[in-house]
Amino acid sequence: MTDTDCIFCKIVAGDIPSTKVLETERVLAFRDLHPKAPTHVLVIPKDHYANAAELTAADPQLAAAVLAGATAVAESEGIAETGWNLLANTGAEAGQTIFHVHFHVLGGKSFEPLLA
Ligand code: DGP
Repeated sequence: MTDTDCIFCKIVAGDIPSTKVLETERVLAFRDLHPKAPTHVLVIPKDHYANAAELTAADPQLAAAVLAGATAVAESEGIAETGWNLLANTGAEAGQTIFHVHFHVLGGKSFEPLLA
């Protein structure tokens, strides 16, 4: 499942370059183009779903694989012990700009707790 107009589908296809940090059969993780922390990696399913809700409803097994990928990235980036943030902006009002579901893995810096 791909969307020909989607930047992240183009990254999956190799048509747009990216710095990959993890790849499995169904999941890809690559460094964010505009990092907001020393570690800022995006973890995505290779199949195109617009957001986390759509992915979870359509393929919960794939949603679990993406979360497992995020955890593996935190471990390989050396932030699993120090602490890391996992963020999925869902919808334009929440700040989502690329409508191919992605989880931000952020670490190496302290953020103000969002819910404080
Ligand atoms: P969001 O606002 O949650 O939709 O996050 C989209 C992120 O995607 C943003 O942090 C910047 C990143 N991004 C946008 N275009 C590209 C790209 O072509 N390559 C990479 N590696 N990251 C991108």
